[in-house]
Amino acid sequence: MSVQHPGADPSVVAWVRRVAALTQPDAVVWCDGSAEEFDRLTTQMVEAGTLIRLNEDLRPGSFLARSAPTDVARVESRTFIASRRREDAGPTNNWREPTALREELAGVFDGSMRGRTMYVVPFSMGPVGGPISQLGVQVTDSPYAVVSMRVMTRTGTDALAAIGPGTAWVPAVHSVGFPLVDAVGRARPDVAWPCNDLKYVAHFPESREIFSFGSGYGGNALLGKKCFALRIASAMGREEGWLAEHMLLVKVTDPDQRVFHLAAAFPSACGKTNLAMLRPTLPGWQVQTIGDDIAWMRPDDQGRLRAINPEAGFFGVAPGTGWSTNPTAMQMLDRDVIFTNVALTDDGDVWWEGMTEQVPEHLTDWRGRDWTPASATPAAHPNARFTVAAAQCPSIAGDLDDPAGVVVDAVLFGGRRRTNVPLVSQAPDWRAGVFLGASISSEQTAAAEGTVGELRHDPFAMLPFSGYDMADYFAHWLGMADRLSQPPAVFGVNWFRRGEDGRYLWPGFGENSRVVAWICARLAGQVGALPTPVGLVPVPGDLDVAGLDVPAADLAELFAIDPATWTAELDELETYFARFGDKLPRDLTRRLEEVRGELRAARWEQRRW
Ligand code: GTP
Ligand code: SPV
Ligand code: MN
Repeated sequence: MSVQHPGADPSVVAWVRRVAALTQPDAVVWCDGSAEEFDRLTTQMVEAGTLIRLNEDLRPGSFLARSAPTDVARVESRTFIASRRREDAGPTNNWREPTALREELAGVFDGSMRGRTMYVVPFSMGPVGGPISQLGVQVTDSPYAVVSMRVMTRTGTDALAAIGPGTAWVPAVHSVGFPLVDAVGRARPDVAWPCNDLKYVAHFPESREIFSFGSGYGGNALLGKKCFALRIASAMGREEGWLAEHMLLVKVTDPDQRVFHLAAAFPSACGKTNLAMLRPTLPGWQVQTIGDDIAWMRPDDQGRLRAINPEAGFFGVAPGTGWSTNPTAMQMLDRDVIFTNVALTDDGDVWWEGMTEQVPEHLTDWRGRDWTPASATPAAHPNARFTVAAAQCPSIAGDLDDPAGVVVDAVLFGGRRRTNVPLVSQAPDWRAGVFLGASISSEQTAAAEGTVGELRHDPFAMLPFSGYDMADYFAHWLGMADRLSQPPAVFGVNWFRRGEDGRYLWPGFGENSRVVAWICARLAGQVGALPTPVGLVPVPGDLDVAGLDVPAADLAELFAIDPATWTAELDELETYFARFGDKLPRDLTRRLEEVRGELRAARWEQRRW
């Protein structure tokens, strides 16, 4: 089989040849990222039953994919970091010895593409050739992964041409692990969503390589995203003095036309896409979208932190996305979308929980079964997603294509917390900000396997995504202070606090603009703040709640800091931090003691609203 490609760097050709020899596909196709290629592959997938073409009048250029019911989210238990030394992966990652893992992978990939086509997808994370951008090549036997990568990254000819002699690029091997011909030449029929019960999402941070086997879904299969842009890139950033973060990126313009850039880290399915596309309810404010999931940030020569969104599309959570919560996303989804695991309407359109107030009388659910409002299970899988080009977002900022990125004025950390954590607080300094990021915990969502609702630590929203020891990661963040003469301010937010009756105390979504406005007022030096043990909070009156239907008692509850439950929270955090042993930076333990001391002193005042 020929794997030659005119214009491809010999390093790429040699690697493609090696992977093909191992995985034994029938054919090798070099992808150019063109619209014709997209049409050819989607047509082929419609014929194979992998995609359903949606009604052209209702949802032009769009498709529905239904995954296997066993392949619906990231598999954290099968995600591996193979660093030479175990301690470099840290206590929160699944470590594997690199040589042993390589052998194991050679076994599972042996013949894994038999009977299939192997696609070669060159891609750039960030604008091709940009100073913060990086190159990669994914090979995959999944046409779904190919078309998704085309939406999510900058794939094709330009990216391939950027790889010359000596250019660094990240090789990423992906197979769904469902060969159509076995070792003795027996054929087996294909299925709509091929995958394998055995899964590997493997990273070699030192040699900067990725191998993914057995899954065709999201972050397991679109290797530019979590595997490269977070796990491998975070390890690169540590070596090279920059940051790869699970953060949205927005440009905020206030009524006086002052511009602020905010980056925000929330765990998976905790509101990044929604905040990235926020439509302010406060008059005169504008929020423009740069990124909704990943930010790469580097100190510039003036000591400021500059960020790009390395992606080119959005892989967003469908359930909960509706006209009342995220109208911008709804507009963005009106055409040219690949939906996965949402429900199908009888007229060939899509639906999911939360899309419209009115629930359709009849649907075909994400598993292809009849569904009515009386059905016991949701019509869309809770981790159902849309894949769409960023350019389609009505609120997209031109900065997305600026290779130099934007200066980050503030970093926000948040999680899904029904108790304790205030609506908004500001860290008094960088060290307290790093502590705030490190102390994030959040109720588990459907974005990964696990028990939904269970509280788990998710420092910096990076627990599943750091390519190295989380304690070294904390130290790297603390060390950024020395590289930044103008570091961003750091805030904590929590849209998810609930009353005793279980209802959300804060309306969220567009109303989050009120919190964004307070943050910007702080950045502009327009308002003061009240010190509490856990950070600076708004002076009542400075948070604009005009016209908001939230009782004063709820506002008070949103900011209530109960010394007893907070002390318990800190005790628990101390136990968590102890997992990192001697590597945990002293600055974090010192800050923890400070907060504990201030809670004990109880010198601060709980405000009246
Ligand atoms: P990933 O793509 O997994 O990283 O998720 P994400 O962080 O981008 O989360 P997303 O914005 O998609 O939101 C996930 C879920 O949280 C959706 O069901 C949203 O409707 C819901 N959500 C987002 N923002 C808010 C909010 O302000 N309040 C409430 N109550 N729910 C919210
Ligand atoms: C997340 O889980 O944070 C996602 C979806 O953004 S995935 O790409 O599957 O990781
Ligand atoms: Mn995410």
